[in-house]
Amino acid sequence: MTNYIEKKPKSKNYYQEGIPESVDVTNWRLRVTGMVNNPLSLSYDEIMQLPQVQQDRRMVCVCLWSIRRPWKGVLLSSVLELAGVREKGLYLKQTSIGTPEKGVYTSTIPLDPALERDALLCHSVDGAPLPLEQGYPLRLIDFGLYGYKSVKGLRILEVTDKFELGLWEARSNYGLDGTILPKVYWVVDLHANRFVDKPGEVTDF
Ligand SMILES: Nc1nc2c(c(=O)[nH]1)N[C@H]1C(S)=C(S)[C@@H](COP(=O)(O)O)O[C@H]1N2
Ligand SMILES: [Mo]
Repeated sequence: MTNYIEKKPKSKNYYQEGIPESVDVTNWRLRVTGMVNNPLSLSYDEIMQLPQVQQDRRMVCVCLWSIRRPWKGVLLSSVLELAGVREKGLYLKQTSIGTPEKGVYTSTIPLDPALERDALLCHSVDGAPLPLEQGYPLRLIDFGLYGYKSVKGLRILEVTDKFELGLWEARSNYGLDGTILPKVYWVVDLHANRFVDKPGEVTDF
């Protein structure tokens, strides 16, 4: 269990397009489209049958808090190997399930660095399926990037050669590439402030 989890900033405040009312995983599919050799439409069960990994890794929000949690899921590389990415130097556009009222949330990240950093398609955290507001049934996390680059309630992964502005890049001055920057962060699981002294995934604590 994540330490001080009760002090974590509320996930519903980080679901700009609104939390889907419910998700029926018997109908839900993860679509993998774009510049791939074999477009995929994976069911929840098919994802659960891929090699599973559990990793304790730190997520960092651009609004200066962070949390290390035990995430479980499949490596992004496992899914993209099935799909067959056509070339190097491409991007990955993530699109959420969304809500009828507010639409979808999207974010585009550079693909090769995400694969090198073992980006994870997470279905569980703290030993249980993700709660709806934390991204059930699946979310992608590239732990080298800020949380706004990690789409909860994932529905489509599109391999593309075009970088597209996501909601936050378009609306505010958040960096376009989303790399975690050296700064002081409130560390939820340590219940303390800590200085991060280099860019990228936070592995020192
Ligand atoms: N679909 C969707 N995913 C999203 C967001 C969002 O608004 N919609 N917010 C992002 C931001 S800014 C953060 S910090 C994390 C928060 O994840 P949490 O619910 O685990 O705290 O979700 C990210 N993923
Ligand atoms: Mo965030």
